[in-house]
Amino acid sequence: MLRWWAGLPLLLPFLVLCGRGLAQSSEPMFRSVTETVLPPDNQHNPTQLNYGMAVTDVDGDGDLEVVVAGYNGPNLVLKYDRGQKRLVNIAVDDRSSPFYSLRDPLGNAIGVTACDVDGDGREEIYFLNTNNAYSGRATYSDKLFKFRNGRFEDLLGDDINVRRGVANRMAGRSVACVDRKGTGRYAVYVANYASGNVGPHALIEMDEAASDLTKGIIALSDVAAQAGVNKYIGGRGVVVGPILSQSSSDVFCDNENGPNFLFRNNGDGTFTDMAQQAGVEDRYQHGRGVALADFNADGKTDIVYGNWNGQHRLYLQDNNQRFRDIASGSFSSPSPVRTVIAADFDNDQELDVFFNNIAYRGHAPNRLFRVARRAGADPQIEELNVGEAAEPQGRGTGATVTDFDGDGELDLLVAHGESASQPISVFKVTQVSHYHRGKSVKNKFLFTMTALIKENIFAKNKNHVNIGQNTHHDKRDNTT
Ligand SMILES: [Ca+2]
Ligand SMILES: [Ca+2]
Ligand SMILES: [Ca+2]
Ligand SMILES: [Ca+2]
Repeated sequence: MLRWWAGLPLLLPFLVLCGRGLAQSSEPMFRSVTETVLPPDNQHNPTQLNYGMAVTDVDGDGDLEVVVAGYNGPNLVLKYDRGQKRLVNIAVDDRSSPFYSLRDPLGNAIGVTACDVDGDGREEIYFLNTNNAYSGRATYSDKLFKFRNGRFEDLLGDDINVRRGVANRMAGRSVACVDRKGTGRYAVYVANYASGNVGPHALIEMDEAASDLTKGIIALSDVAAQAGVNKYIGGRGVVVGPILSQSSSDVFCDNENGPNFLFRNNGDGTFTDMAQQAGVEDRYQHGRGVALADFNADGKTDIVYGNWNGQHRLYLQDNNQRFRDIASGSFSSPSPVRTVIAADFDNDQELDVFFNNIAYRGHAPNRLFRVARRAGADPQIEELNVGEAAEPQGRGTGATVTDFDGDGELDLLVAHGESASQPISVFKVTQVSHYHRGKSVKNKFLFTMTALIKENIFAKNKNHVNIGQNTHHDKRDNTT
């Protein structure tokens, strides 16, 4: 994924676009299509507490669905129905449905991610379940669903994995997939919220030596200790990509009540925390949503994240693997932030950053910024008119970006919950640029993403689009 972001600017020579300015930024970016595409109803868009979102091909037809972590109701699998021109929940309340088990209404899910854990080419789906536990031990374990025997089944519930005691039973906040050894078999990184020395970060993956795929035996292990990531912290956001490494997957965690982690992959599947040397510990702030992108097109991965009612950060990486925060003004100004997404929503070849806020006490409109590259200077950050995605009363808890209807334009989905039940919102971009330097261009973001999906490279670091899992459950925030 970061190869993809890093490579993208090479296609796009530096260009100062004249005439861009405040006039353009006054055009609203998003318009709501919820009422036509996903109207609130009990089956498809229940008014319930939701959290994170992940994008994956759940039914194996080649099109991507959106999986939603339901907290006080079922998890949802939203699939675009081309005939009806709307999203439908295919995880229906019918035991004969192959997607029935994914609903898991007792799970109190707050995070979800998807990746190929067993290397068979199809992605598994991991739900982080946390119950009412704020930290430490939870009463209901996480689940890892694999499609087999014509339906999704929980691998963590297999006898062998129950015996191995591998299921995470801790109160976590976020999950992301990491191919730590570059084998195409992914581990699931679980950013748990520790209570003292209970609940370290976990890393769940297939134990190849103990598995026998020919017999359908998939043994799982928590390898966090051997990988060197089993730290105790108030885990919040997590994102995966080649941050310091050239191609292997590193892991960045923005934490609460302690320093962030920047785990550099040592190339053998173990990690070393470089946060202090890199200058990204930010230990007095409390991280939430996080995303990776190369904002200044220098080929080095940069990090953007929101801090809970604290300064938001945009850390540019220099040539010595150190980072410098260039966030200022309204971009950095504190908000009750949850999800952060970096994407070129309007296809103008510049990255946008979306901050999803939770209006847990008073208005907290979502915000959108363009981060425009400049030759020989730091990127220029400009606030855009977010349009109907502002949702000033929205209790935002998760979000994701995907082209759900396949029209070549990115779409935004926002989940809400925690302190108030609200349905999911769906947004389309109002002003998608199809012309760049006088040439008609399709969305290169999508071209590249599609190509990478085909090459199964995208999945390697797909956390970028799974950023909706940057969710949390924070008793201090509960206003109900
Ligand atoms: Ca599909
Ligand atoms: Ca698989
Ligand atoms: Ca960069
Ligand atoms: Ca679209």
